Amino acid sequence: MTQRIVVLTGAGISAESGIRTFRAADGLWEEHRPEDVATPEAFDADPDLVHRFYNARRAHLATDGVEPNAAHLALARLEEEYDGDVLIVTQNIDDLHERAGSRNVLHMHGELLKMTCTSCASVREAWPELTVEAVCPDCRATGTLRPHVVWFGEMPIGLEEIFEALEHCSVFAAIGTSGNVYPAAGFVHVAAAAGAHTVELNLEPSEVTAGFAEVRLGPAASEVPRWVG
Ligand code: BJW
Repeated sequence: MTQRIVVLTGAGISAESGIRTFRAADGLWEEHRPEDVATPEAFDADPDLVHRFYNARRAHLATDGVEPNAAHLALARLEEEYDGDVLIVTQNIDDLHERAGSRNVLHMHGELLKMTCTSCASVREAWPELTVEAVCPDCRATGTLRPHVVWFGEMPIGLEEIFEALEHCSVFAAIGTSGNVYPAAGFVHVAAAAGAHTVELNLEPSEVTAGFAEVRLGPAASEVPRWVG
């Protein structure tokens, strides 16, 4: 079934749950340049560093304080109300949409709680600590497990389904994303060309704010429940 409402979420929706965004002054990239941790080349050059970066984020996600906030919960209510007509496309690798009760979630940049094998391509629930010495439980290769995430230069997940939904949606909302990273930053133009109403909900105008018909500025945990109603 084609979804009528497409919601794109980014790091800003999880900020009030205690997960740092990427590009804020205290963001993740302040400590780690993207090219050091979020490219296949970085993983080839220093897999230990990349594993430590993602192991730490996995551990943080499991800490008590990190819970879905009012914005995640409001989107789960939206899905309940418009049964089958809402697709959440998230760039986030956390599981807060699922924990809030959303069912139709597409993780276009992968999932922190999964690992994949570069040798046999199996995808499984990740162990808390991935290391270069780890052995793939499926093909028994050593040193081939990596976080199931999409790095720069890699193909995002589910693009065919996403573009199909964008081309047929009547509402497109982007929440908590800076509009720096493509192809997600271009989704608003696809939805607008399809005749959808487009709305941006963000703390500050994004790089692509001019493409939206409506812009609502403020913290997601307040703005998203207000928008969902
Ligand atoms: C709040 C808030 C609150 C804060 N409430 N709001 C030139 C050179 C090289 C490459 C390229 C190039 N031009 C384009 C490319 C391609 C490249 C790209 O976009 N590069 C740019 C840097 C230019 N893209 C890719 O390589 C992608 N693949 C690709 O293009 O494949 C080929 C293709 C061809 C044709 C069609 C389709 C595809 C892959 C991109 C992978 C991105 N991966 C990462 C890491 C994932 C794993 C991980 O989490 O570690 O994904 S990078 C990082 O950025 C992460 C995020 O999902 C992504 C987006 O960040 P996001 O979510 O927007 O976060 P922030 O921090 O930037 O913004 C937060 C926002 O929230 C801010 O606006 C705040 O104001 C706001 N906010 N608090 C509401 N409380």
